[in-house]
Amino acid sequence: MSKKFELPELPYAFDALEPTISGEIMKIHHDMHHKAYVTNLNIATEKYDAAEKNGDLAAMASQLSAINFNGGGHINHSIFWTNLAPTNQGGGTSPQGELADAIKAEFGSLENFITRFNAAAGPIQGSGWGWLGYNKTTKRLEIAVTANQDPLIAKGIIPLLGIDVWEHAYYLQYKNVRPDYLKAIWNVVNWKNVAERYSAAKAECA
Ligand code: MN3
Repeated sequence: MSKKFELPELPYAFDALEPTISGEIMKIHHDMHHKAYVTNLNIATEKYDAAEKNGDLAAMASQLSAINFNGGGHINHSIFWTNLAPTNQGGGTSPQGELADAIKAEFGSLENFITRFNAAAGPIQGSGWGWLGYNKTTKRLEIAVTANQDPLIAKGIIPLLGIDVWEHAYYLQYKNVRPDYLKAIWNVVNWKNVAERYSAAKAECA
């Protein structure tokens, strides 16, 4: 039996990212959306385990889509919460150290990076995520997008910073204006967390 997956606690209060992201959005996003991914992931993995025990390949295969969707949702949101921080806990500052150097080398400047990131994530059709990742093959930073809840690692890119552009992430506050949400989100990006992920990714691929 595989272990049960659990909803991680937010590392700050629901309203701690205001005014950039409202407490109402954060509470619904975490307590309802992320929780549902975890619940449905556990249901799907249980069914998968039971099917595997019976050697029922067709039943195993029928769970893979649910595991990818809900498992991806669990992975992505677990990263997202830690990628953000209230301004009094370092949110919205600039990247430091080797991450700052790498962003400058790859994109010219932080401003250029943000412009290019928002230009990639803004037009995603339907639901998905914008990412800054570390490409395991090229060993360079890369901007990427994924659809639905697909995990970035499936593309061979280690996620460093993920921005949820599903409407549930911003609609109650920004309505249909995703570009405004993408413009504001940088006020609460936790660059310290992104830098830690960058160092770990480099070490993993060294
Ligand atoms: Mn979401």
